[in-house]
Amino acid sequence: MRIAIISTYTHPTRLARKERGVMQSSVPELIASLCPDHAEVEIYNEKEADIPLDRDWDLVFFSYLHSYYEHTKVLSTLLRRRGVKTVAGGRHALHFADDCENYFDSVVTGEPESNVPALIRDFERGNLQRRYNLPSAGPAEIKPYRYDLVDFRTNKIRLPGIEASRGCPFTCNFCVLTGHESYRYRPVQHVIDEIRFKMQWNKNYFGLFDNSFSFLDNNLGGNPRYLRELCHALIPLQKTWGCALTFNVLKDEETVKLMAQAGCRYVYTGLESLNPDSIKAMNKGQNKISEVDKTIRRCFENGIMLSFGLLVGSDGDTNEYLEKLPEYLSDLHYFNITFLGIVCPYPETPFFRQLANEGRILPNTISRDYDGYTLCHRPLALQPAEVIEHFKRLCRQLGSLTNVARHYRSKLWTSAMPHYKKVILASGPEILSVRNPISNPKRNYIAGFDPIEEWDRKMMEELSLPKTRIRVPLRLSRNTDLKQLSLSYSTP
Ligand code: B12
Ligand code: SF4
Repeated sequence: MRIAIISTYTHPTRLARKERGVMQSSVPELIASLCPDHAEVEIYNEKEADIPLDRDWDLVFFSYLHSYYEHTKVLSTLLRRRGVKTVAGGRHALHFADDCENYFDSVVTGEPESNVPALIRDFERGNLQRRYNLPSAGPAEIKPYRYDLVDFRTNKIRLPGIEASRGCPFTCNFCVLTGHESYRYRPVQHVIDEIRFKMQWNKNYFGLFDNSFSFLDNNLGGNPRYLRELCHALIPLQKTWGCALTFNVLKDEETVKLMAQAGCRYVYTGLESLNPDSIKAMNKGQNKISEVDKTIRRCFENGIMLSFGLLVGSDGDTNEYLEKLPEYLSDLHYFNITFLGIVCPYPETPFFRQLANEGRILPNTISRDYDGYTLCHRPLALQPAEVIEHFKRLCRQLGSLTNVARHYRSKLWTSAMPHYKKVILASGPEILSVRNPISNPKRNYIAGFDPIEEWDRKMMEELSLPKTRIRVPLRLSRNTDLKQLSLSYSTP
């Protein structure tokens, strides 16, 4: 049996581009670890390389985000025409399983560890089911990812990723996890065993990346006690690693020191905004703006590079705040922004419900637009065109060479911890990448005003595939069953 596992991708510019960055989806390696030994397994990541659609596969698993749905439907339909069976899984498939059933032979709505082996067994018996939703025994079931299948020559700077936890204990109103996933974590020893014995390290550039990896967790600090236990266990391994976690964890100096000692050199945190009104609108109370400066300094002084993501277009944003944002940032001497996006009402979030109830979702929004770089709603205090002007200007200002020079100048000598300088230097391209989403001058960044990728458009026409628009015919409340939403997820 020949199995392919494909993580699909479409670039924010809507041009046929790849982005061979450090962070990649690790779902293919994860699903591969659940396939039986007798299967021939191939994994593909479309963010790094094109998918060879003419290969002979019996069963293909797809992993994708909302904005890749139209594209993934095309790939699945082309394969099904050749008799290949296809499977959809992940957060979009979970919430919109009814719609997915139209384009895939089977849909997994539960955790992969319990469902993928059952699905493959049924497939081999010629008894593939339309849905799989077997309960999971929790993250202790996670198997070591099949990093031996990753081709590190395709993306020379990719870091192997590892999961210690899933979910997040916070409830930010725009986050896809809110209301759907509790925080759960693997036994520390499983994580350590996987790091120590199983990972194939990236051997490019004469070992520059040897012994480095990245935690894939949404929030590695969701349980600070667990994080500290993990750090103690990591110290003897002498690896260098990065992770994402929430700002509140970094306020505790002891924890920051312990993380640094355990090899942490990079932390990404969603700062989202320096505007208290926006932070309030996002229900992101764990970000205390007044403590930002001290916390940033603490991280850099201990040898951890702290990088931030910012969002524009939230309900607290005004022209004045967005105009002054670069000034506010330079008051924070050590700031480092590596991601700038437009706040996105992913359909399964409280933010979407609120906007839908208030009639503020832009009328022609389709799945492709839910990418974090397209305005899909009307903000309270700004016109859509104003948001886009600010977004483009901030991308240019923050993703500039001047900003990289400032970053190097202010931080290169802040700490003498091993590998610290290497990480600071390597983050230059990440800062410049803030500009990448705006490198197509034809893009409007407002939902309904940008066509989808040309190849997808042509193929959808040829295969008679509809774009998917989410209709919102009823008032949604906190308790509204999402199945009602999926019923209205339909052809324009
Ligand atoms: C690597 C990464 C990326 C990569 C690759 C994207 C990808 N295809 O996953 C890149 C850089 C492209 C990316 C971009 C963005 N990302 Co991102 N990213 C991640 C990150 C850190 C890790 C993804 C990963 O490999 N996780 C490990 C795997 C094992 O977990 P998983 O992907 O959640 O999948 C689980 C299930 O969904 C399921 N599953 C998934 N696919 C399949 C398929 C099958 C067949 C089955 C059975 C099961 C299954 O199995 C997994 C275990 O339960 C996650 C955080 C996270 N922990 O997930 C955010 C995350 C996915 N990103 C997010 C966001 C917001 C973004 C951005 C908007 C910008 C940003 N803030 O980084 C953009 C644009 C996204 C878009 N176009 O919609 C959000 C959600 C986005 C969404 N649409 O749902 C997440 C959840 C982070 C967060 N908490 O906000 N991201
Ligand atoms: S802290 Fe991050 S992962 Fe957790 S709910 Fe908020 S945005 Fe989502």
